[in-house]
Amino acid sequence: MVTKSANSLKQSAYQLPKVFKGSILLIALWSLCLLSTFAVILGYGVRQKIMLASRLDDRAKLSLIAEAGIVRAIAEVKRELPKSYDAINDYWSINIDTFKDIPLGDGRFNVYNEYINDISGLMETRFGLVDEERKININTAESRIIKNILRFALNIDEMLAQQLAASIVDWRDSDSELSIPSGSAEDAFYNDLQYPYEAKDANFESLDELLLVKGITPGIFEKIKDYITIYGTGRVNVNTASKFVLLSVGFTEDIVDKIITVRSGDDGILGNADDIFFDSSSSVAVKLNQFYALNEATLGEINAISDLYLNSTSSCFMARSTATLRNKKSSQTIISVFDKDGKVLYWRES
Ligand SMILES: [Ca+2]
Ligand SMILES: [Ca+2]
Repeated sequence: MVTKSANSLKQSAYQLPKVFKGSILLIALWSLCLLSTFAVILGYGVRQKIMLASRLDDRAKLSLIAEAGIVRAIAEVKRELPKSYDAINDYWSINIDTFKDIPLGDGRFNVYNEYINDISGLMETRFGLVDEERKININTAESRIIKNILRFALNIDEMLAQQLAASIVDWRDSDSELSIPSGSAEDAFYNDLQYPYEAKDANFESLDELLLVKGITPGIFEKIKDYITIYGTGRVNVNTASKFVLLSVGFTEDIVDKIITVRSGDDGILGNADDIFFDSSSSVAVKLNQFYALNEATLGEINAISDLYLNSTSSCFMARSTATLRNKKSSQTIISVFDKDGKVLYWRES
């Protein structure tokens, strides 16, 4: 009797109502579901963090490798011994061994620039630096010369080029008077914009500042940026200047072609050992005369332009260093401008 009542108690303890049993099962399933979701979310979060850490690590490596390219570029400029000319066949200008595909740690850097070969007329890549004196200095050049470079670089008519040049000059000059009656811009124009500002009335401190000037769209900026600068002495280096720049300072097309032909030496190729250089602004007429026996009037014109606008050396250089990592798609580029002593004047990472 005692045994029977104990069994029945045991039985009643295990035989819970069906509804109650179902609830426990549901709770268990929900818990499992919640835990699984939590695990998935946690796993995703951790994976994201690991990827971010890896990307940051890659970014840091790329930055250091690209920076090494700039350091190398500065060293290359500083190792040039003082001389009376800087030319396209200098080590800083064309130097595949130093600037092309240089391995470093997990990656490599390239220091290069793209330019139009003035002899072939084709766009080419050169592993080396660009000197700023091969361009027109928009802080010092007169409006006429800025108009010329815009006209050549943008292939636009005289009137539009003049308006853009006048706006550039008005942006930098200290007064608030329009330099030409229409098409130029001072405070009144910029104050009327949706987000108003004033004309700077001082020198450009960065080339990108041009995008604030009336008429200079990003598309125009992209086309002119390799022909203009805000660095350097303001004089154009006759040994490195492009055809458009030499035309802009006032030489005729015939004289510009002669300068470029003489520069390229016997083989007609710019940037190798047989290149001929001008070692002063006054030597331009003298050397051209040796090759072409020019008349007095032409020699006089060459001397007049050379005296005002030319030089045979460069004081500032631009390097673009791009870093890549082994087996990775990401890259990083640093653009820097520095002087002959290695003092950095501009730095941009992208
Ligand atoms: Ca002004
Ligand atoms: Ca040559």
